[in-house]
Amino acid sequence: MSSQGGGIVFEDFFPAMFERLGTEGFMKELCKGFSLLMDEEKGVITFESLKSSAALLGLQEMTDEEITCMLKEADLDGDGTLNEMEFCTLMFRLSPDLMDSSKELLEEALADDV
Ligand SMILES: [Ca+2]
Repeated sequence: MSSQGGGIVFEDFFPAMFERLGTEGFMKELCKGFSLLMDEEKGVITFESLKSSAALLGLQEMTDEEITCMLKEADLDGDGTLNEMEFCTLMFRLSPDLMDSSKELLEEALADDV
């Protein structure tokens, strides 16, 4: 198993999902995914909330290491948890094709943050 760096299952999972749903549907799924995965008390995704909810998204095969790696990679402000924007940004970063076709949407989303 090559679990050091890379090797995250999302790379295969999300482009397929994106094709099926289209841009708008995909964005909706992302938001839905975020609320499924987040810790309800904290309003952000933590290691624990991700681990306990991953199966809901069909990601039950993720190992602790992959989860940790994903969190670290996605945690842009370094607080150890993922807010909605960090989560969406991660999803787009994991899918370069998707990034291309949805660049405008992403820029719009990021612009809200500034
Ligand atoms: Ca964060």
